[in-house]
Amino acid sequence: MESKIISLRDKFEAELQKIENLADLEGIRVAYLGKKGSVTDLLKGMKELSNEEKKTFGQKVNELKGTVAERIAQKTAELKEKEIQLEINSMPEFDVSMPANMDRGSYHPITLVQRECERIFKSMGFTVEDYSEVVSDYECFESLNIPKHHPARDMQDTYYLENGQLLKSQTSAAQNAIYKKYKDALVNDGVPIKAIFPGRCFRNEATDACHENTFFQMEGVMVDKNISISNLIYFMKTMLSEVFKKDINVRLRPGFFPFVEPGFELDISCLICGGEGCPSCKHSGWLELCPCGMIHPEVLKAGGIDPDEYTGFAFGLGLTRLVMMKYGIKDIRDLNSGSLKSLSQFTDDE
Ligand code: FA5
Repeated sequence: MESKIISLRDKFEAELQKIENLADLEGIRVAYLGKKGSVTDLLKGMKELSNEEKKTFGQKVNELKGTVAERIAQKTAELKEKEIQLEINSMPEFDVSMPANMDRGSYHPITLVQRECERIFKSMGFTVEDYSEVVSDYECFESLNIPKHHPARDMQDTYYLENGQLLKSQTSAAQNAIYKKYKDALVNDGVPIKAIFPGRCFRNEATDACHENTFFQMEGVMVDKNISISNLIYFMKTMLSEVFKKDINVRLRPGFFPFVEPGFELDISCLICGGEGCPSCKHSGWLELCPCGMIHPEVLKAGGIDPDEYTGFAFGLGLTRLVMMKYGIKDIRDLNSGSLKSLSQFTDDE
């Protein structure tokens, strides 16, 4: 009987050596350890044995059963490991440090130019201020020397909320708050107010190639003792030559805004038509870009600053028009169109 056990163990070992996959291994497990398997069969022949022999033989069959189960477990682990290695080796090689292969978004051209202007003004000591798009009548008009029923309001019809607030028609709406924010440092510590505040503006007006109902401006103010028009011209010139990276033809002409005195219109020669006249510049060859002037004494007073001691300049750059000129965009409405095909041309390295 013992020889039967030995020959069955050798047969199992020989068969096990040839197994190369988990499915075949399961087959061999059933063939030896299953209900009708060879090891189970051995026990059936025990009927003819004496009690003493049954005990020894039973023990040996159980040992064989344990050995077979253990060898199958070892082989299972071995084959699983082999399968994992095979899968790894069949994977295409890839470099985890490579950039992902996907389409990247790009910044809107207005964002790019706004950041460029912010960089330029920051380098000249200006702070960049953020301001709400929903403002009060006082912020947008009254604090700027534009009382109710003043004709200057006609030029800036905008969208009103039921609570009397409005969508700001000009970034000048932040002036009063900026003066109040920095006046103590100006008066007590002699720190000049130098701030720019870019923002979205809204006007209820018909659109054309150079007018939108939603557009961006960038306001700038500087207040200190002895600030004059020369300071204003210096900062405007520096900003334009940095943005365009070349000399630009500009002209300064008188302009009226109730919150500056004197006031100017700073126009640039149209870069779309080279000054010959086109729809983008209303066929004049010039584009109104940056009205500016010396801050009106009443406006300084409303901001808590004594106009007998301090003077300042303010400008309201038409950021969206600057973008048109910088990139040669003929129709301002393309910038709000949401057309990714047009807008994604203006990428940068950020
Ligand atoms: C103002 O809004 C004044 N707050 C500017 C100012 C600030 C003057 C400080 C003096 C001192 P104006 O309405 O002209 O001014 O607009 C300023 C600039 O915004 C224009 O030159 C133009 O470039 C741009 N702009 C005005 N309206 C529109 C519009 N509908 N679409 C696109 N750009 C516009």
